[in-house]
Amino acid sequence: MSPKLPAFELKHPNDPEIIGDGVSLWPGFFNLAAQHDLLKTIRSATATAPLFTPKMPRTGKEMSVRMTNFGPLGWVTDQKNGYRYQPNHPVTGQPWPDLPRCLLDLWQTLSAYPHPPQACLVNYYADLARMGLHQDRDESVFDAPVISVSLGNDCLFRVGGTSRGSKTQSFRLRSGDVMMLSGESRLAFHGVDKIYPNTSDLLNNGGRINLTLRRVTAGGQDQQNR
Ligand code: MD3
Ligand code: FE
Repeated sequence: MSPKLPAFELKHPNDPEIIGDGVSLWPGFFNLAAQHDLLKTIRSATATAPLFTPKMPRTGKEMSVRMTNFGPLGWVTDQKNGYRYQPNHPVTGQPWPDLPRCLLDLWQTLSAYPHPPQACLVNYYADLARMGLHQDRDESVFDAPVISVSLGNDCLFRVGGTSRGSKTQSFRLRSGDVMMLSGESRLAFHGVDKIYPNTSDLLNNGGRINLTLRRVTAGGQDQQNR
């Protein structure tokens, strides 16, 4: 076995691009080798926690994004019970796979939050998938940031303010980019307007993967959700 290399190279930890109030972007945070390592980890976890198709509350309409989760809690949605976090996969009933160590390290490096993330939502976008403008507010605490990692094809990401009508700005997220939403921006409306096909070779069948690391409950309450 070769010695384990660090999963990412932190080039400018203190020098992200500041997109807006509380929105920080580290372009190319994960180099290509680290992206492949992360992908391998994701693939092995999805072997036991397969992607599922989330359905909207009430209407039951299928989302175009497919999902799975890692960590003690995962975000799910279906027609009957709506948006929520739960400790088990909605199809297999099994606990979610462990949060990969390199993502725990990422959180510790960037978040300045005294407790580890509880959920890593894995979104898979086929090239035609998108995600409408929404807020992430199914968590019971909002004092922790959300950290996102993009893999695969580029997307056009949009972020606005805390009301639906506020002005939005759009920018590309590329494979290996890390974004962090903290403070005010934690409750900002955001969405993915489109995927740009053939902009990355990372994924064999195209599309894009986004990982989001989240804190769901207040610190020190990790045990109650196991
Ligand atoms: C801005 N995912 O899973 S990640 C989601 O690219 C989600 O898959 C998008 O929105 C994706 O809920 C965006 C970046 C992100 C995550 C949480 C945010 C941006 C955010 C919370 C507040 C503001
Ligand atoms: Fe979101």
